[in-house]
Amino acid sequence: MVRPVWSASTVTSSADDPMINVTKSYLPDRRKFDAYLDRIFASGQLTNGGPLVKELQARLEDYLGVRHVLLVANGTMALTVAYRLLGLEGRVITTPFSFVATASSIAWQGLEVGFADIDADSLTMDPARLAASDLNGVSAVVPVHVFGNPCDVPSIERIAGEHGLKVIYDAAHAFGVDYDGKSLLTKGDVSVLSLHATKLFHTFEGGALIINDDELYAQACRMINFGIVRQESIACLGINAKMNEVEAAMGLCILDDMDKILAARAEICEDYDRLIGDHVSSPSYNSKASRNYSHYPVLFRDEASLLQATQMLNEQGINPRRYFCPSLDTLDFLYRGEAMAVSRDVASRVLCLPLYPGLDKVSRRRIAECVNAVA
Ligand code: T4K
Repeated sequence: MVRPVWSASTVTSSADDPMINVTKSYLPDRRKFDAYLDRIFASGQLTNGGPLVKELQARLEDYLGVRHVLLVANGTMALTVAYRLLGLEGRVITTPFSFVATASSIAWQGLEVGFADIDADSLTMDPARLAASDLNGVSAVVPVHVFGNPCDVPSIERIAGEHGLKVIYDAAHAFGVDYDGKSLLTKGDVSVLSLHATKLFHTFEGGALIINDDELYAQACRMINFGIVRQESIACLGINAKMNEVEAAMGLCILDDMDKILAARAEICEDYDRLIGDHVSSPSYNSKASRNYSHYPVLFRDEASLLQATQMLNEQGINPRRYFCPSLDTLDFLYRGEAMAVSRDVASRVLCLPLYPGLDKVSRRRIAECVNAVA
């Protein structure tokens, strides 16, 4: 039976119908979560910078080793707020190989989307292509640490410095990644996390801005709360981008389990590395960085092989995902410029295999067998 790639029903599974999707939201100990709900019910404070949001922010600053974490409603909102905060105008260059929100958030702000193609090995923005782009009228660059793999930060920062560009890293996949012995999230003017239910650390829906500069952070705090400083004092144009207390409670529970989550993900990836043949390839991961095992992408020789493997997987109730297809430069409501050849090629051949704590060894073997069947 060929199952749909996605429908609401693919989230759930039962003993009779064990569906294996690309990921499965991590759920912490229910009693621990209930204890936080009890606190929320007792205090009556549900949102607007409540104690659990503040507690999670402080704990994340400590855990991630960064100066300021500002929690918001989702990763897309975090990107949008970052663009406003940094006063972007004109054109903003990003990567065509990402989730649509990276580029659509730029267009949503009334900015023009530009692309610099990716490096075929790392799958992150190729600094040489960025340097070769027309940078007239460009105010910022938004590279993505795709699949938790840091992009070439030193080269990007050098080019940005030479041309006076702001740098916003879309670090949606890079929770907990260290680079050169420090948090990767300290890089750029702002780095942005997604804390969506599908992420290795999540808060149901959620996102965060990671900001080094104190003044910029103070401005961002106002901006996500309608520009309000305190009662009867509204300082600037703002929006409602706040995270609520229930979301923060989920984050506080999951943060306690991070060692366990990361170890489980690493073990599954190592198993895949052993089981899957070298007829498919993986991105080359930055040697200066730690791995967070956010995804397990494999690159087939061509799209036909990918489709064949996908069909075999689907027939067994296994739903990998084509993250990220299509290449964003093909979306004509976002962009009508030069074709991004490397990204288009990669997007046609890349498949993310199921990866989540609890994915058992038998399933991993079945998945590897389908991938290997197209060797
Ligand atoms: N930048 C980048 C680079 C990103 O990857 C993303 C988001 C963003 C920015 C924007 O951040 P957010 O605004 O989303 O915070 C998912 C996520 O919705 C999205 O957050 C994520 N990237 C993107 C890569 O993937 P879908 O449409 O693929 O998700 P969906 O609903 O098909 O779920 C995939 C699988 O996850 C399901 O088959 C089952 C499992 N699942 C899903 C949900 C929603 C669960 O187990 N529980 C759940 O509640 O977009």
